[in-house]
Amino acid sequence: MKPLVSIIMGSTSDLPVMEKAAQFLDEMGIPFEIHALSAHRTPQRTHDYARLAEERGVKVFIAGAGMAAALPGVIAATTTLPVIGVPVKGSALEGVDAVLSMLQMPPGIPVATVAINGALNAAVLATQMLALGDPGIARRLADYKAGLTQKIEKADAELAKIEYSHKTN
Ligand code: RP5
Repeated sequence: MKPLVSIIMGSTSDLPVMEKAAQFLDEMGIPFEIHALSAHRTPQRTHDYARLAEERGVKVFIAGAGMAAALPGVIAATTTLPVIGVPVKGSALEGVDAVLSMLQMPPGIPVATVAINGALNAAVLATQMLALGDPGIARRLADYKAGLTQKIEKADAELAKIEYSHKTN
């Protein structure tokens, strides 16, 4: 089975955040690979990995890192595949350092940056990209989104049952 998504992280200390992306891709039946690579601590390996991933069938990268988070930017500089960045909260700056590192990319080298610790949304966005060319993935994604709608409708129905003396409906 060829991987469609590559999930990478700067350290396995990022795994508690990044595993939410892996779990969502599992749920959607999307094959992925997952590795720890560091832009600063394994620069050559990171560069080589990004160049070879496309040959293995990868279509989208999800790259998570904390602190001076260069990993998604380095991947984006090395490949023309889309890169989604997940800023990981962990330093004294609470992840703001990682957000700014990912957002402030130079013209021509974008990183689609999600919220701090937003690995789930990174996987949803990657799935939306893949759904453009795969009706099976598009169907599973539509089911997932319908589930979100039902969840809120059910929550609203439960809320309606709560009595307050000044509630008007
Ligand atoms: C970053 O430094 C990693 O992505 C991680 O968020 C942070 C700390 O790494 P470790 O010291 O836990 O390996 O490069």
